[in-house]
Amino acid sequence: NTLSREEILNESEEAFDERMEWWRDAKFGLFIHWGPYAVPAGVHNGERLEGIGEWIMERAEIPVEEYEEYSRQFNPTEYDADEWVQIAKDAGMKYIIITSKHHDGFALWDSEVGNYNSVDFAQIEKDLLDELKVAADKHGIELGFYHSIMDWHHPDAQAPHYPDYNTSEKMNPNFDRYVENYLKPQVRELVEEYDPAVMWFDGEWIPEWTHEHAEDMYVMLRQMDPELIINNRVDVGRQGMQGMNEEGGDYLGDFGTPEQEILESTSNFDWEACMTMNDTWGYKEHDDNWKSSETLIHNLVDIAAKGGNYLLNVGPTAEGIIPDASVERLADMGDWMDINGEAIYETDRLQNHFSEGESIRYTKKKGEPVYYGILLEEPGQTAQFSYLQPDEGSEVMLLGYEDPLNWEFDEENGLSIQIPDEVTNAENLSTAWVFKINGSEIN
Ligand code: H79
Repeated sequence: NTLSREEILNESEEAFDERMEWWRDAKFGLFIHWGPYAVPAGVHNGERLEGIGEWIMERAEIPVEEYEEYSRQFNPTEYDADEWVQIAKDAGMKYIIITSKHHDGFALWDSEVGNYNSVDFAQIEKDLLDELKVAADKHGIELGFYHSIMDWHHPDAQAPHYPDYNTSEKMNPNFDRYVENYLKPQVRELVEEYDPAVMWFDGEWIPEWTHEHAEDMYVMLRQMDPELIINNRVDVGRQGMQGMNEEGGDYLGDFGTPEQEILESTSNFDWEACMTMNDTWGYKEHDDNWKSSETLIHNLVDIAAKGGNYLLNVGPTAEGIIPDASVERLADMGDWMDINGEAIYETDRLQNHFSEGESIRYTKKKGEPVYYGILLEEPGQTAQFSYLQPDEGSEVMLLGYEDPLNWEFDEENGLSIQIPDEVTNAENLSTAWVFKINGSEIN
C-alpha cells in the first residue's frame, strides 16, 4: 500500500509518532565512516593533513584519477561484520548508520549504476553492506545508510571549479542528470536490496540541491518504504553545524542533526547529535585526541536528558579494523549501560527541567511515573534533587546498588538521599550515578 504524495507531505502526528517510535526509544547508535579515505588515513604524498580524514580528497586537492588509486587499494581483508555489530551491541547501541557513499563518491556496495564501487572498481568480492545487514538482523540491530548528495567523483555532480569544491556559487549544469540517473537509482538500490531503517543524507548544502530535489527524494523513499526514517539533511533547512532547521521554514526530514555538538536545551523537533570520539570521522593514522569514556557517557546522559539521540562514530581502518581506542571506549559505555541503561532507553525528557546545574540530569521512563536523577559526579554523603518528589513510602534506588536508600523530601530542599559509604567504594559504580524514584516531577 503505497502512500500518496499528499499522505506523505501531510503525515498526521500520530502516524509520525508511530514511525519514530523505535528510533526515539533507541537513544544510542553507531556511526561508521568507512571508505577509500581510510587508505591514505590522513597522509597524502608523505604529508600529514589537518582536518577530518574523509575530506582528504578535498583537503589535499587530490585529482580524481589520483584518488581513484586509493579506491583501488581499498581492500578490507580483516572485515568482520558480525564483530562490528557485536561491538555496537555490547556498547548498548540499538542501531548502526554506515556510509554507503561519502563525498568522495565511492559506493560501498555492488551498485548497478556506474562502476565506482567496492565490487566493480575495488574488486572486493564480498558484499560489504549485505554482510553488515545480515549481522545486524541477527543481533536485532537496525541498520541505516549515510548517503552523500554532494559527489566529488561524478562529473555531473562535481563542482565546475574543481578542485575548489564548495566555495563557488557556480553550479554544475548537469546536476539534474546526476540526480535522475545516478543519485536516485543508487538510493533506490539501497532501499530495495538492504531495506534500511534510516536514510541519513549529507552534503545537501551545495547550491545545486534544492527543496524540490528534497521533496522528490523524500516522497520517493517513503513510497518505497512507508516506515523509513529520513534525516533533515535531505532538505535545505539545516542551520550549519547546529543541525536544526531554520525557524518557520517548511522543510522535510524527520529529525535534526547537530554535528559535533549537543543542543543547549531541549527541542520540540526530534534530533540526533552525531559526534566523533577523536577529531575525525574517517580513519586517520595520526589522531590520538580521544575523548575519555567518562566524557562519552556524560554526553549520552546529557543528550538523553534533552530528548535526543547520540550517534557516536567509529572510523575503521582500510583493512576493516575498528581502532582499539574506540573499542575500549565502547566497552566502557556498555559496562555503564548494562547497569544504567533503563535511565536512557525508552525515556522521555521531563516537562520542566532536563538538568540542575552542571552535574545533574533527569530522565523519565516513557508512560510511567518513574523518574531518574542522574549525578555526573561522585555523590557525597547526600544526593539532592530539587525537581523530583517520590511517592510517600516508596523506595528510592541507586541503579547497581542492591538496597533501597534512605530519603526525605521537603518543600525547600526537594529530595535528599543518603548515600551509604559502600557506594563510594563500589567497583561497579562510576562515571554517572542513577537514582530511580517512583513519584512525580515538581517545579
Ligand atoms: O560525514 C561527516 C563529515 O564528513 C561531514 N558530516 C559528518 C557527519 C561533514 N561535511 N562537512 N563537514 C562535515 C564540515 C563542513 C562544513 C561546511 Fe557548511 C560545509 C561549511 C560550509 C559548507 C554545513 C553547511 C555547515 C555550514 C553550511
